[in-house]
Amino acid sequence: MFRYIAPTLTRRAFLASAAATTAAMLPLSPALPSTAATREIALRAAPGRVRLVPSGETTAWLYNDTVPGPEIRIRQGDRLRVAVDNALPEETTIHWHGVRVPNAMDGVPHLTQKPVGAGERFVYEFEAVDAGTFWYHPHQRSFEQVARGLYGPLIVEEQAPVRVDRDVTWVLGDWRLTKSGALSEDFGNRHDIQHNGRVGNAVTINGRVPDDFAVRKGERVRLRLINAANARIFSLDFAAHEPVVIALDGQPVTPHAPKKGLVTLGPAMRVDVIIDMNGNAGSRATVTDRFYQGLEFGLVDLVFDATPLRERAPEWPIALPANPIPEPDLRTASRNEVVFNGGMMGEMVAQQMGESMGRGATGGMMGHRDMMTGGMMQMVNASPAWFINGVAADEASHAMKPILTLAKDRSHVIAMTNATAWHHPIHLHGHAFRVISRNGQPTRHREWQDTVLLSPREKVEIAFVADNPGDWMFHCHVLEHQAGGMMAVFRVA
Ligand SMILES: [Cu+2]
Repeated sequence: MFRYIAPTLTRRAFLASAAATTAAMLPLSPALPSTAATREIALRAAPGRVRLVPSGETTAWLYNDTVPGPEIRIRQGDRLRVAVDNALPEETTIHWHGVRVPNAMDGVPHLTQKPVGAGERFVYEFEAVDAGTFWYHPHQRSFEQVARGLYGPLIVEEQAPVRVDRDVTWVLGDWRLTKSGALSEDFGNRHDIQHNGRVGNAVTINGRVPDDFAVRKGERVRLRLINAANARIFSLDFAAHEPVVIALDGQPVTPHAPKKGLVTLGPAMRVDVIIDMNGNAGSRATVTDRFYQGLEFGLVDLVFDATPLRERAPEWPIALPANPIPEPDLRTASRNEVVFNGGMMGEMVAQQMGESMGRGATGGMMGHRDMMTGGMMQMVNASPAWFINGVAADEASHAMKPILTLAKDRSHVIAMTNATAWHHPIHLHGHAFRVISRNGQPTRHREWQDTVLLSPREKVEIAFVADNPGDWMFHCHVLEHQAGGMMAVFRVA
């Protein structure tokens, strides 16, 4: 289905590029006032050249000439002010993924702001109410702008972080490159839209096809994983290590070992893990991505220094303090059904799901069946490709009527049914939600997330208090699915 060029390339260390990224974080002009609690950052989006693979440079779109863009690091409770200069040949915006910002700062073109035109500036400002691992990226034609390299990490530190030897961010990128190392220009093609999106052929960590990651025996690392890929899902195996998940999508979770030891991230998702490096001095351990069966590949090698840091793992506590998120009350919560349809092989799944579909979704299903009457071939040539409750949104305009109006400050359950043959990472803006059940089974950790990965045919219930007023995007974060109509709006009023 796709191939990797990454494993055949000479590998290079990415530590140097990570250091360069930090150095590239430019302060805004000193003319603007600054207080201890307000951090000011300037981001300039522009075309540029980067060395993703050792064999040469690639023309990409970059924030401050780097990919990922500069790591923005602030403290919980700080205000962040970001002046964005658009030096791209088209309009853009920035969405602060997972951050509970005021609606006007959410960066959704036409819905929450006028897009930032070429040559224009827009200033985003908001308070970092939650600590955690977040990221930023455009919401304008994101299937192309993100694929060209526009994304960066946003780290909000806890007032009292857990003790570790090193706090490390890995932004996972996925590129579709031609043989000459140029970006393949087939953004948003019909095949990608109707299948699993733009899965690339070169996986990067912090903007480089990685070589080795230097560690020491006994070292405790907090690894902040961010999946910035358009479509690739990762399932990372850390060899003989036992990663402990302490946060999902930036939100603290009861520390636990992931299922089968695999750390899984759909597009846009983040996982913070604590890893006690346990290899012997001088040894190597390969981190392997196992998500796509038969296409497993070695992502990076952990290379142990000749001198151990300590012989045994430290016994420091690892639980994170909770963020100030209101707790949903399931007894008084409204219930809402959302059904996802479409994509190749979608009709088959719709038939299989049959009567198991939620009652509230009937209208949507009828619409979908009508559309499907002409059979699969019509589907292939038709646009759009994906539906939420029977409606496909127009990605180009972001013009959408809300599919749900949620009473402000009340609790709401959204029961989501994936009636497709594909995985979908479903993202809600402006809120974090608890994932309360999967296929009718209560989840063990009732984890807070802002993006939840739905497996084919899976039913997932989420619950949250709609405390942030405005019109909020609710969409698939496989950016080609979003472009193919898989997005909607929830109104909180
Ligand atoms: Cu999707």
